[in-house]
Amino acid sequence: MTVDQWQHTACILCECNCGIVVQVEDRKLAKIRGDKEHPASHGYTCNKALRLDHYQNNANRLTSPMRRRADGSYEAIDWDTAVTEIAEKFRGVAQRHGGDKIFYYGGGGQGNHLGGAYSSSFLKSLGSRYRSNALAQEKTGEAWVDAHLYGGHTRGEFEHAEVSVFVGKNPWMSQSFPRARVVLNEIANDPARSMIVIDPVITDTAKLADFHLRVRPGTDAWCLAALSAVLVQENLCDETFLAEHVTGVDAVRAVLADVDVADYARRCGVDETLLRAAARRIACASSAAVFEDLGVQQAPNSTLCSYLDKLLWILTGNFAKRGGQHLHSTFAPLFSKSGVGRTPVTGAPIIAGLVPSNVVPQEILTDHPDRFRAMIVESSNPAHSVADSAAVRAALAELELLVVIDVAMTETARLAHYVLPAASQFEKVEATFFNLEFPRNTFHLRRRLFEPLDGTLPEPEIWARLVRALGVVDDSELRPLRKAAEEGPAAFAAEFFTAVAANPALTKVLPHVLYETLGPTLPEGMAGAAALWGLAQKAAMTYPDAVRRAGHADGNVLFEAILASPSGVTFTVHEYSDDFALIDHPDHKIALEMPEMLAEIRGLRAERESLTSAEFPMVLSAGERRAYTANDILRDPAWRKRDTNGALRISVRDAEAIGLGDGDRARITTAAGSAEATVEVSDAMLPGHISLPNGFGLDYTDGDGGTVVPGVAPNELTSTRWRDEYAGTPWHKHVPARVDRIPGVEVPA
Ligand SMILES: Nc1nc2c(c(=O)[nH]1)N[C@H]1C(S)=C(S)[C@@H](COP(=O)(O)OP(=O)(O)OC[C@H]3O[C@@H](n4cnc5c(=O)[nH]c(N)nc54)[C@H](O)[C@@H]3O)O[C@H]1N2
Ligand SMILES: Nc1nc2c(c(=O)[nH]1)N[C@H]1C(S)=C(S)[C@@H](COP(=O)(O)OP(=O)(O)OC[C@H]3O[C@@H](n4cnc5c(=O)[nH]c(N)nc54)[C@H](O)[C@@H]3O)O[C@H]1N2
Ligand code: SF4
Ligand SMILES: [Mo]
Repeated sequence: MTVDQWQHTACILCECNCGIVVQVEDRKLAKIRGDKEHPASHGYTCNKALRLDHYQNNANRLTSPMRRRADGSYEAIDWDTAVTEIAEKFRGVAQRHGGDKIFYYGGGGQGNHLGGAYSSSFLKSLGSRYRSNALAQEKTGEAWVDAHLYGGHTRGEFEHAEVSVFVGKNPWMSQSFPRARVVLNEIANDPARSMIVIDPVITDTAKLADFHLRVRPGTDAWCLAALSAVLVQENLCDETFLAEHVTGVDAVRAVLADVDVADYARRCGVDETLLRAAARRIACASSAAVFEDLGVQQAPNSTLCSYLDKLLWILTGNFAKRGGQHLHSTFAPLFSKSGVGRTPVTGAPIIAGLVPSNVVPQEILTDHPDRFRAMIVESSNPAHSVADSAAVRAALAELELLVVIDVAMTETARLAHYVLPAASQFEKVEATFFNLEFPRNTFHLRRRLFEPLDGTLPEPEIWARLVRALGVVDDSELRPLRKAAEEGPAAFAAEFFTAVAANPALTKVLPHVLYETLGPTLPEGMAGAAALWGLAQKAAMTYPDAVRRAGHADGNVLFEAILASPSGVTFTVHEYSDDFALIDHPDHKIALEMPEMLAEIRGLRAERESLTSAEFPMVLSAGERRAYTANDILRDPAWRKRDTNGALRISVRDAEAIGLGDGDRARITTAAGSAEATVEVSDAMLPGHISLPNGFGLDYTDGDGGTVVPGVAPNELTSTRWRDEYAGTPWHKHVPARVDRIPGVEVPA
């Protein structure tokens, strides 16, 4: 490879997956730039993409399958041994306890979902049914509300919205929609457009806002209920839209008519005049879009807040129009519409097919006969990312069998019986299913830049080997499909549908079948893309007109376009009216009345006790997104240019009261644990509110064997007990805490 050749790939550090072009030099990402040809990001990146080589090249990459010895240490073993033993042991668990005692966690991070797509073949073959991932500690409350209202996920079209509303969301730092900083600047610089931010912190986004509703932490429900109450009480709803496209409005109106706006404004700490002005601004806009994120999804009343957020754009008719809120196509749904109803031990609700992350320890640490006995973790680090790390560690240690697939020896991997080393996301064909935009939705299949690091394998190959070891598919069943694949896509499609109709058992292991038959005919290094063939067929069947409008005559053409487009493809182009067709109810109307949520709104009238106490007087937001945080993806601390210790941010008033100055060390204590952090006194913080970043407290062993653990692991301080009543999502942003000066450290004069 010549040094100065630019190759296309994507950043893997957040769900935007901005297209980038890179020059590689000796297995290094030597130069990185935004990819102007990428159909969603158009050349945009944030500061983080430039640091990606710290992911690709660092001393903590795994290079061999590892097996735990009796004394807890690990020995390197070869792949054949690992695959044979793991398949055999899972089969043993399934025989002894039933396959449904095998639990699957993860399946993809911010940049890699192809591996997870193949996992189902192995899991279903064993009879495994229960799964979860990080979405079950953030998005399941919203998914539950979405399922009821219209049966799909929505996205705001911020690029064109006259009014953009961000609720517990700081897109300047956390991004999440295409070209976030460019769009935020455009909104801020256009006097005809407005931004409303609901956040207790003066974030970089809030600084650009026209209306900053600076709620007290955890009081969003009152703020949001008051906003929708203003819409109803001041007759600001879009009655034409509601009459034509929404059912159950009267019940909602009746509840909101009773809200005491002045009282609710007082209770959330927002000036009533400002709150009313914000509601009026949404109502008079030609378009408005809303983004809610962790500030409400991981705080008290989170599912209720999700419902109230939706009211803002539904009551004002901001749907199915430019700059509004949209249901969108999906290439592969992140949320399943089916799934078992409740978890086997605690009976927690399973939403979108996902067991709440919070109940995982309780589903294991019990002598209940239906407890999970074995687990596979793929591309996730629950021992660090799920609430109450001590409980998660104890639970994982109880399992008969734990297998982790990761690129690094993570906190979770260190509890595993086997660790399987994955090729990095630049060493295999990869993609994500974060395809959430409307009217133009994109999908990006990234080609590999390097051969897999010695000793590692791409996940599709790992899963194929595991399925082969189970011996569930006979090679004779695959032969006709292999032959058809060699003849070309049309022949393959015909043979495929015949084979599946004749042999329904194949549907259980479809991704595996595609990998084994179509995979070998794909271009060098791209076998892992085989499962996309099935997804492309499905997309073309589900959205025939939108796929055709995007230039793809059918599923095969779409699949070919995906393979041939190194910067990604637009796979659907919708018309605004399609939003109605995408509503999943038979009448294609939004079903606004949710009795549980209306009862919750009524319940807001009662005074609530604060969660803080004399012992824990402050609210800790554990896991803030900052300029140099990226979940647990980057372990090498050298990737950070600033905030290298992950400072504890604290208000000026609290810092004075406790006697803390910038750079001092402080002790943070919660009911779950205690940690030390470096202090940053910040006028962005409200008194009584402190914050710690996410992605810290990961250990890193450098080339010389020295280990460092910068910052605080947030979930040493969180608890699984404080969780949403409906979705079980944790209140990471609202952890009662206390802060003490560490004795012996001088207070600056
Ligand atoms: N830089 C960076 N970007 C990321 C990530 C990353 O690790 N680093 N991770 C990605 C992932 S996985 C996700 S899910 C997203 C999350 O993206 P965000 O949800 O935007 O990120 P957070 O910083 O966790 O929380 C958002 C805001 O909630 C506010 N908040 C705290 N308490 C409350 C409250 O009671 N009410 C309200 N209204 N707000 C409150 C915080 O002040 C913060 O500004 O970011 C993605 N992008
Ligand atoms: N206290 C607190 N906890 C939180 C949050 C918070 O705000 N506060 N945020 C929550 C949220 S929103 C999220 S999304 C979760 C994220 O938490 P997790 O689900 O644990 O996901 P990541 O942190 O993204 O971890 C990704 C893992 O994938 C590995 N990896 C990277 N590339 C590959 C690959 O190609 N193959 C494989 N097999 N592995 C790979 C990395 O080494 C890492 O171990 O954290 C949650 N936890
Ligand atoms: S971290 Fe930045 S560059 Fe990377 S995908 Fe997200 S927004 Fe794009
Ligand atoms: Mo997330």
